[in-house]
Amino acid sequence: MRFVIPSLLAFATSVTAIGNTLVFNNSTSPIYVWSVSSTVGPQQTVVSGGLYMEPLHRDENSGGIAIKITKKAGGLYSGDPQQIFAYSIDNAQVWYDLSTVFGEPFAGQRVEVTSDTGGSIIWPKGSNPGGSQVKVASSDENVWFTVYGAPGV
Ligand SMILES: *[C@@H]1O[C@H](CO)[C@@H](O)[C@H](O)[C@H]1NC(C)=O
Ligand SMILES: CC(=O)N[C@H]1CO[C@H](CO)[C@@H](O)[C@@H]1O
Repeated sequence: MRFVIPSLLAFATSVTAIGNTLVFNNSTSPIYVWSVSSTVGPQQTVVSGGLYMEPLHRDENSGGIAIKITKKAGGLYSGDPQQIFAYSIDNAQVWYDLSTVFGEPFAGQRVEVTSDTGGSIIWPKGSNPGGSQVKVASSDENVWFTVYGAPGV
């Protein structure tokens, strides 16, 4: 067993290498995050400088995952503006996009979705700048959503 286990682990790692999705709060106020698929995950409070992370995954029923973010606690249930960072794994790739509903919670603040080598989505002032907001990366990469405290380029 001593010799078998490391090789099994190496095999499993090479087959299932998968990135994470991370929500980084680089603003000065807390943000509230829910991971929504066919079910709604618990509210995650991400303080200034804090991080929420989940492995990139698929949902058997909804397929894609929507990370919904508000500035107010409970905002998902009270009709507050939501930032939606959605992603969907397609074999070796992960597609992601950025949108809002009920208004733009981070109007006046830079928001972005980035990965190591995939496309970047940048909203310098927290408003949809127009054009395609759908990008793709290899699904073994980490995909980051970041909100800043101020506008940026
Ligand atoms: C956080 O935001 C500040 C500016 O507000 C910037 O200088 C810094 O690089 C950002 N940190 C990260 C990790 O993006
Ligand atoms: C512009 C802004 O609000 N930046 C803040 C981002 O978060 C860091 C860490 O908490 C703060 O130090 C910055 O002031």
